[in-house]
Amino acid sequence: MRIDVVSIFPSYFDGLTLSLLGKARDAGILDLHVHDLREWTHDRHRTVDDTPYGGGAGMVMKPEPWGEALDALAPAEGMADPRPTIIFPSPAGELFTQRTARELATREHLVFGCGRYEGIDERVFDYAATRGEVRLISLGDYVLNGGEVAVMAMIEAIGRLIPGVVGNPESLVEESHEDGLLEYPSYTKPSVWRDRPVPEVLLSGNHGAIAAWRREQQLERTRARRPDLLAGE
Ligand code: 6GU
Repeated sequence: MRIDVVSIFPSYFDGLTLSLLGKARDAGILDLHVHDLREWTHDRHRTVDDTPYGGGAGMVMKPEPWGEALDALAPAEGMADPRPTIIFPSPAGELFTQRTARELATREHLVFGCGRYEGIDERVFDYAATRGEVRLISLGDYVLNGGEVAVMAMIEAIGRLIPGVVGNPESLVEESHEDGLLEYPSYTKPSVWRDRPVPEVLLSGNHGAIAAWRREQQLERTRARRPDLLAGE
């Protein structure tokens, strides 16, 4: 998979060289490129923002640098195959879930455009739609200062689902959200720690009883912490 990220703070993404995703890059499974939006400015101050038409607080990202970035990274039809999926992180977008991560992990080329300030000139989204499938995606119902941290989270969630990135694919199956429930609790040695014993069933060697207990724990936790998941929302 190829991933291009456009940001005015490219160094945010230095962290993606670490750990699993860094190894995936080194192994050639993940071809990740981070670009400074200011590469596509031409004035002395490398300006990326301007005041909003119609007035209001804050600044808006100018369309021209974004247009050039899209021309470079998502060329017009016939010039590049396949068409990329172009993702703009936005608190006004659709919710990012494990389902979204699974879907995006099947794509060959993702382009992430990180906005700052009050947002990007709306015409950029319309133009981007001529170059690929555009998705506005939110991490949740709270506001971050810019899309960078959200995109880091998305790339980590997507990247670990690409075959070969996580060494043991079985570890992907028994996780929170993979089956619509929260994960069951885990324990390791010692069997008693600071007066706290490990639940007896886990020491029983009875695999059927262990599986049943874990399922019950999943349901109980999901009921307590995330009843919305059980309501099928
Ligand atoms: Cl994707 N961007 C920003 N700026 N804030 C957010 C978000 C994204 N998701 C939740 N809050």
